[in-house]
Amino acid sequence: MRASLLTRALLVGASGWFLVLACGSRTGLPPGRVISSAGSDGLAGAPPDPGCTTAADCPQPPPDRCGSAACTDGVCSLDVGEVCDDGDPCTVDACTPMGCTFTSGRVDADGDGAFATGTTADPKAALGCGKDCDDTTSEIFPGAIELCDGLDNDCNGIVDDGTQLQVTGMAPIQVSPPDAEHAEAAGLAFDGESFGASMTSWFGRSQGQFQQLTAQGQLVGPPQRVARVNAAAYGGSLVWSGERYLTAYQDARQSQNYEIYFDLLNRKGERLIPDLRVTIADDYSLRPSVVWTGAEGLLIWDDRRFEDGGGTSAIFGQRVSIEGKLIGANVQLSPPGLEAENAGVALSDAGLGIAFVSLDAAGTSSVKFMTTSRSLGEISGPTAIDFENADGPVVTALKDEYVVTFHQFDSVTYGPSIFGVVIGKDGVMRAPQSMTVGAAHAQGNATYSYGDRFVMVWADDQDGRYQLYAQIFDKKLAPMSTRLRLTTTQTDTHAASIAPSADGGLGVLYTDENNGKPKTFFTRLDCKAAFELK
Ligand SMILES: [Ca+2]
Ligand SMILES: [Ca+2]
Ligand SMILES: [Ca+2]
Ligand SMILES: [Ca+2]
Repeated sequence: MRASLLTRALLVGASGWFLVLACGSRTGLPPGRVISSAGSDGLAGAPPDPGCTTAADCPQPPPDRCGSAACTDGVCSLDVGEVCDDGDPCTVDACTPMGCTFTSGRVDADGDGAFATGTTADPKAALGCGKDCDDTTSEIFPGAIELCDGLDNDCNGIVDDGTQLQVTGMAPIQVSPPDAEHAEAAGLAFDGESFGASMTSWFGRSQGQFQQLTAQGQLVGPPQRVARVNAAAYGGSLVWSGERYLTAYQDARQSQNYEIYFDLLNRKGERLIPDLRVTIADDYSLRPSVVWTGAEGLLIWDDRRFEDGGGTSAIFGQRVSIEGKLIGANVQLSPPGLEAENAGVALSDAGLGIAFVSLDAAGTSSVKFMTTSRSLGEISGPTAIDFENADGPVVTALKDEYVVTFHQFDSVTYGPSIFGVVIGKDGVMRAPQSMTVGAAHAQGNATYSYGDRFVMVWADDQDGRYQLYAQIFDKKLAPMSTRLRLTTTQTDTHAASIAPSADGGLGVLYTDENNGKPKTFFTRLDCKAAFELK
């Protein structure tokens, strides 16, 4: 009895091993045991084993065919059957013992009554099965009321359409510490719940600081010093990745030679990594901007590394991972030999648009525009904007188009207006045009894109002093709203950074000159939905 059981076990074992070769199926028996019984030369000497014991051991028909496998006398056979496909991408095609079945694959996971565009297999697939452009939230479906929330509630492809920004009447909130000798605004971003503000504050010497603010602008906790170095440091550009802030700035810790550094910060502004040094260059590297692609950070800055050798300043870029590691090396983006500085940058569907100031031998400035891919390769341009003494460029991406907004500066005084130029998706630059009216001098601007339109905040002197104004413009630079006045101060206000909050309002961080003792302030515009305006 013992011997017979052992023999049977060996036979089944050998049979299982044979099936592994014949049918690609697994028996669950340890192969080592079988090999030892059959010898190292495989099948040699093994009895002629059956190919299968049940149909489950056999190759099965593909998922879209309604056939069946069979095991007859140890031999597999397969009837692949008919193809189960009703040609409707929104049904689930299956084979049952009764034949092909086609059941609806439509899904309304968020329960808002609108089906997802895809099916249960991939709700986001663009199959036209339903019209819910976001089946993960019941705030978004065709016919939903458009709310002030930075979302396209009614699925018409336009964020917050029909909404308006309005002045609040709030008193501006001082963000810079009272004990700072002076302070200048550097960057503003929103983390989903609160704002992060970046500024340069002077305490004998400059340091970069971060301050958390509520959506309404109330200070949360103390300011955080970013670079903790025994040297001059500056507040930097700031973006929120969805989980953490990315910031980049210059400081002089390297023997008074300004270099670019990168940091990751939490919501409170506490550093998550040791400062990452981005440049190792002769002479200064300055004014970095940070862009978040959704996957990594891109830094764009002015670099003077060639100036000691008689060369020109240049625009450089660097990719950085969300873990705070450099990806590749510094990349020179502006052409060799071209004087290039003070870059503005924005990310479009197509890639990165970069505008920078170029000075000719006579010191006359012009603005040039170029594009590059997210990997900082495939550089196109630069193309000069045909405008004398153009300066201070800011880039806004409108899906696959760009707008460059800038002021005019002849090294003594500012021009009368903020100007803009559209670069179409064909890459062709349209004629520059004046966007603001009524002032003798206008300077500096900041923009935020809603995809089909953008809001611009700038400073001009139409009320005597430089004050901040906001207005919304369409893709052709035509005004879509009245001009809103943001500041009412006895001294100049300027240098705005802007970011929208979750309620569709617009946070504005700026510098108030405060009679020669500049301070950093916050104010905001509220958003009103169309139904609230009626
Ligand atoms: Ca739905
Ligand atoms: Ca939905
Ligand atoms: Ca919409
Ligand atoms: Ca909305």
